[in-house]
Amino acid sequence: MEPDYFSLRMHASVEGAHLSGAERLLLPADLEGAVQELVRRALAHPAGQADAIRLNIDRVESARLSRGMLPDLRTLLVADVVEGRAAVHQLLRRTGVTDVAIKSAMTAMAQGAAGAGRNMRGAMLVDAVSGERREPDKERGVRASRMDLAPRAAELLDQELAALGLGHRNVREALVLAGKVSQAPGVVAELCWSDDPDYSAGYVCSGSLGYLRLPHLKTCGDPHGGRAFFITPGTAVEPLMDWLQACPVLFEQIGRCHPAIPWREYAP
Ligand code: WAQ
Ligand code: MG
Repeated sequence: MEPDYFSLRMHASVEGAHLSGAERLLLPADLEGAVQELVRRALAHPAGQADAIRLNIDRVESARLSRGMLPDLRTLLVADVVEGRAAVHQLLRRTGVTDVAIKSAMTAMAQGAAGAGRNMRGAMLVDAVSGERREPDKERGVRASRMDLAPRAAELLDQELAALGLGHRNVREALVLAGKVSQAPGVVAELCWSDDPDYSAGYVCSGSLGYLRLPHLKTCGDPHGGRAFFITPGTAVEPLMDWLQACPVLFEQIGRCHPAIPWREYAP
């Protein structure tokens, strides 16, 4: 019988503002090393050093794990932020998200969606038609957690990503998060770009598009980033938040990892 897993969640902050977070699902033997890695990360973040680091460790029975497959990944090359954000717009429209919803999410993310120029710790829930923000806590947002790669799938994915020159851990972690979010009941699509000032890439992900990376969704040095989960109008928010936070998803299979192509040549 497979042993139980542990959910490990880390959240680091500076003067109460979100700095860095991470979530893993691990076998007991891998827990200690992962804790060390996440503490180190919180202390060496490019945006500053954490003054508070919270770790939560909870056992997850292996029988409760839902086992899934990651989305396919592709990089769409764009020249700059202007082209990147225009591409995002077109891609999200294909998933049924309206112009007004896309604009409201992107404006919030570009300014710091928690208000007062601050980044959220979690994601916005954005009505895919009206653009209205539905998350109850507009400063914190909704965090997806309890998702990870099974050890064998992690090895395979690392090989594939390294071969494409995508060895940065942000790619792997974002792909896993997006894989869980795109399976969530009521989620139409996701938009993300990093809050790390020196990481300009972001992505759009949906069940139909897969995970589409765009190398420039913000300019280097810009500290603002965030996530928007676009949801079908009428989606009950509480059960969705519960599912995103609490339902454990372990990816045992990876999707296809395609080489980069120019955005203009993308024809799904
Ligand atoms: N659940 C919901 N929202 C989250 C979570 C989570 N578990 N973790 C982070 N966020 C939100 C939060 O608002 C952060 O400020 C924002 O997302 C960005 O988080 O293919 O590095 O960890 O090259 O900075 C995407 C591109 C990188 C990867 C994303 O996000 C690629 C990244 P970060
Ligand atoms: Mg970050």
